[in-house]
Amino acid sequence: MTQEFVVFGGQSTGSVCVEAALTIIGAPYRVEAGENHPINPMRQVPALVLPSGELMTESAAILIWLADEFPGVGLAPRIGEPSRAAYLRWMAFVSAAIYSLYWIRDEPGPMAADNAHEGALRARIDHRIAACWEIMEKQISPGRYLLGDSLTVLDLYVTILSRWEPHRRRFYEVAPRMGDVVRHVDDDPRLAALWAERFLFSPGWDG
Ligand SMILES: N[C@@H](CCC(=O)N[C@@H](CS)C(=O)NCC(=O)O)C(=O)O
Repeated sequence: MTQEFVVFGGQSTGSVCVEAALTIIGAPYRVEAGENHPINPMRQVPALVLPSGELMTESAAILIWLADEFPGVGLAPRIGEPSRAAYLRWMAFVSAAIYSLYWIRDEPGPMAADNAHEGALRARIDHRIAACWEIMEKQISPGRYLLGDSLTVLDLYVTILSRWEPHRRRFYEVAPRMGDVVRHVDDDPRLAALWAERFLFSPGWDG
């Protein structure tokens, strides 16, 4: 039995959501290069090996599990709290409606009719992602954070996914109130070292 969590991940990937949650929780973890690693039969990151040795995959499930496992840190509304339903709704939405499109966007080849179709497919996916962010923006009432005044794993999830294509400029256009929240999470001093090491910000990264 290992005493630490092992995150199978990669720079600027969805594993950084898990790394951010573990950083705020203060749980010991190490990162292994995970892309194409057979530990996840889907060959995707993130994958998380728990201290018990059990494997977890699926970013939303991992984040929900971590928040529930360390309730004192307050990274999720607890069962019975008024915002619990919205929290679960949007965690599932971000995973199912948005994150699930990136394996195609990143490597459109298998789903595109031919090489010439790849650019159009990417553009359609970007349109769909922006539309999903807009739907979420219209349905939530953020405070300092997406669900009110406490940081939750939903904020970490949206902050990182909104850095990906179609990038932040588009995100800010379709989701201005969520834009204020993610900028606030970008600036969280507890995460500054993680962002510097694990998320590649090049000039103009936000679009
Ligand atoms: N449903 C998965 C999606 C994970 C995913 O798409 N990860 C990307 C990296 S951000 C990946 O590993 N892509 C490689 C591939 O799908 O082959 C989750 O939520 O964890």
